[in-house]
Amino acid sequence: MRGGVRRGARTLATKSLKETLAAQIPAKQAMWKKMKQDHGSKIIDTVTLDQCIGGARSVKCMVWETSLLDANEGIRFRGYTIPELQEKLPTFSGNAADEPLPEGLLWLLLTGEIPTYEQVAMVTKELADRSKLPAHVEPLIRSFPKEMHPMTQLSIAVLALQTDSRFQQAYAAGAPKSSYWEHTYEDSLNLIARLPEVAALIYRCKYHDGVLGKTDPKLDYSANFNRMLGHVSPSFDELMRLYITIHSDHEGGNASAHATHLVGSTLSDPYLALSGGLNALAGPLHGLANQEVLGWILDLQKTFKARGKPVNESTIREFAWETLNSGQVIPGYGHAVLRKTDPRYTCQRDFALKHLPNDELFQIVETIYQVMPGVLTEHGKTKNPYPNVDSHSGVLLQHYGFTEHEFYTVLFGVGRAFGVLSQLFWDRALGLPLERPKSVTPEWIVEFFKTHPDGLAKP
Ligand code: HAX
Repeated sequence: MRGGVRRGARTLATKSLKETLAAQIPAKQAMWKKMKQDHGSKIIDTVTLDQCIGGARSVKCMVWETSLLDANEGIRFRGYTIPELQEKLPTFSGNAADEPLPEGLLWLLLTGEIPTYEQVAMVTKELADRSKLPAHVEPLIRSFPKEMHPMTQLSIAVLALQTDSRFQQAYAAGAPKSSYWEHTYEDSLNLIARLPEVAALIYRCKYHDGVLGKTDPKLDYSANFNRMLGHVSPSFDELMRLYITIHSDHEGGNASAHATHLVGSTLSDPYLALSGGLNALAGPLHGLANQEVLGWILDLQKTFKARGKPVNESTIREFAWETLNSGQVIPGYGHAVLRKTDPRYTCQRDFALKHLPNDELFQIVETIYQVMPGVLTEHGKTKNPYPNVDSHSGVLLQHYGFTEHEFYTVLFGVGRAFGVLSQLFWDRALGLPLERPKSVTPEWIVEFFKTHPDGLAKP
């Protein structure tokens, strides 16, 4: 085996992740302080009434260290596009053509630096060392009714882990604000470390015999997650590495990221904050769309089998119009910010072309991709007729025998924790304040336009 996360013992005196972050914090704090001193009172955006009513689309009113979304280019994690991450982050095998390890992404999201193999191996070990669940969590998960949605189970289980919160314990003991980052680090790393077992328990109890597969200390985070879920294919391990990496972060305004940030801004600990973010992810306009997409494709197949017709461009078009005419959205298409095909879709498509080019469901997704932008453009409502991340993930999972599509958003949640908890670390390290935007009543708006019929002048 060449290189990779299993590569040899420590050869250099390498700082741990926590030591690396501790060294970065003073300079970051000074940078933000100077930014506020130099520019704090200057205007960087304005708000129209449409934006005020319309979910604050594109209003710049939050800072986010870990990623930035461009409407046409898509996401950059700490300045790197997805193809750049695939090129630069360490892989399990050491083969550059393989998918990046999420442990390396975590290092990048937290520190802004591309890690070495050795640093990634340290993170893999650190997460494994932190992975033991508090004793009450497993019996709690086992007690959930089978019909409870896996996302509800995940959110409850994350709250149950909170008995271990270092942040909450330190705060109650009177810890100073300058130490909050340290407790947030401990909680965030513990949480990320424990999510795979929590998710796997939910999966094995809800759909199988309740028995977890065995982990292997020589394997990485994603492969061990797969083992616990009951999957042993190295190709599926590659998918899990890619899946967690690309689902981790999408700047700060998306509902799961914003909810985590908002709840955390009250100094709720990372467990309470992440559970809030997961509840947002569980909505069909957000993370639940991955489950909805697969449901839509399976319905499509079933419908046209019953009608004695093949699934092709023409029948997909017909089914899309039936969905739209019944007042529903096409899941997996459209985006609040993006205006082009989501690069998270493109890299999953590339994965499919490499690993499963002849898969029947992949072929259907390909045909949908040919047809749907035209249908949605003709429909004329959506600002973005192209596919988003959720449009592709289900068929990849299905290919590896992961057929329980109600569970897909849980996998998204495991990935999303990497991004939102990395940001939460910086929220506390930088001492970002309680979030509290201003709302107005309809009466306030009416009165405002009586005295300002043309609104406020643009600066
Ligand atoms: N199918 C049908 N209509 C759509 C549509 C779609 N895929 N996408 C948008 N529209 C409609 C909207 O419902 C809206 O209609 P109304 O004016 O009647 O309210 C109109 O087009 C304008 O919407 P928009 O400005 O283009 O999009 P929004 O910012 O309001 O919404 C959504 C963005 C992602 C919620 C939207 O595109 C959607 O509902 N898509 C389908 C669900 C989906 O795939 N969600 C996952 C998004 C990615 C993500 O967060 N993943 O976690």
